Amino acid sequence: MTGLAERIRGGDLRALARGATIVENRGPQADELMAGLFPYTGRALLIGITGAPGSGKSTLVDQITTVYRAESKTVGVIAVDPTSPYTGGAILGDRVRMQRHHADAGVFIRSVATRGWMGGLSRAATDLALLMDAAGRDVVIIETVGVGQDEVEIARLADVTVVVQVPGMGDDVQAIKAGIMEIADVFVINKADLPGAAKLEREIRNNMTLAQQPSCWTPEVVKTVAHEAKGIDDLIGAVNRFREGRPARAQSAEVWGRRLREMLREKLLERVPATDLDRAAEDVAAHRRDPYSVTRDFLERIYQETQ
Ligand SMILES: Nc1nc2c(ncn2[C@@H]2O[C@H](COP(=O)(O)OP(=O)(O)O)[C@@H](O)[C@H]2O)c(=O)[nH]1
Ligand SMILES: [Mg+2]
Repeated sequence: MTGLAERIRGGDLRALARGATIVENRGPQADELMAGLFPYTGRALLIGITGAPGSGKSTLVDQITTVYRAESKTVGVIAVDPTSPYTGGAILGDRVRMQRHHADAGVFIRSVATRGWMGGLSRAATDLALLMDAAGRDVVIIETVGVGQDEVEIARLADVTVVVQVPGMGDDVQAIKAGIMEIADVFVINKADLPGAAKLEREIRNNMTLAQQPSCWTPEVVKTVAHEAKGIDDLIGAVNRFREGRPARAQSAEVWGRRLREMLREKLLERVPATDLDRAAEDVAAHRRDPYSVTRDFLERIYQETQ
């Protein structure tokens, strides 16, 4: 194992920050680092928090962090920042909100911009989570916006997936629109201080009976007022009840099956220069070539280069 990996394992914060940058930049160095650290992963509790922009996810993460810190648990936070037109300045907002934890070495926060990841977003987020896990963080919280397949997938990779809803955003349960109803292990109705919380709870419960819960678990519905720190213990209680007697999903063969497929896809695509791919796409569009032999040729080329 490299010196950097040793320092990360030892809990050195600057080493962890460097490791995070290496992971974000990807490449062979990142693979080598993560391969060395992988044997030391699998300890952390991985919590995914997803919901609409502005639903109070960051405020919840901040409050949850405070509770875990009071129990002397170390925390890692990964904020997946959407570059979608739904929000702006999320990184700045998260910084401001997490300010009170900034001086605390027991809290390590990293924002990941979705920009430039091109589908590798869940890979980046889960690698960061593994990195924090190897660094000895007891709890790793991933905040993602529940919009878009990538973001939903990230939340699905966690040991516990928390879906945040807020009252008064129309008649439809927002989770159904975003297609995240099925992935919730715990529902949070945040901003329960606003009108409509009881109505939203009824809607969620009604829809729950319709949606097939693959895990044979009826998700608990917890009401919170995040900025007033209300309901946070209930939320952590629901997380713990879900986790009780359940194997860690983040380390399951099912999740690794999805991750390995994505890693392989990414590695294969890395071997094909984008310009070649674009040129081939033009050829296919103009019917000069067929896509089947194009694919076969690319694979053959990768195979020959690997020899
Ligand atoms: N009324 C009310 N406002 C809240 C509550 N929780 C968070 N907020 C506010 O909602 C806004 C968005 O919160 P934020 O945590 O950034 O949401 P995110 O985009 O989901 O991360 C902020 O102005 C918070 O202060 C709550 O329970 N009730
Ligand atoms: Mg946020």
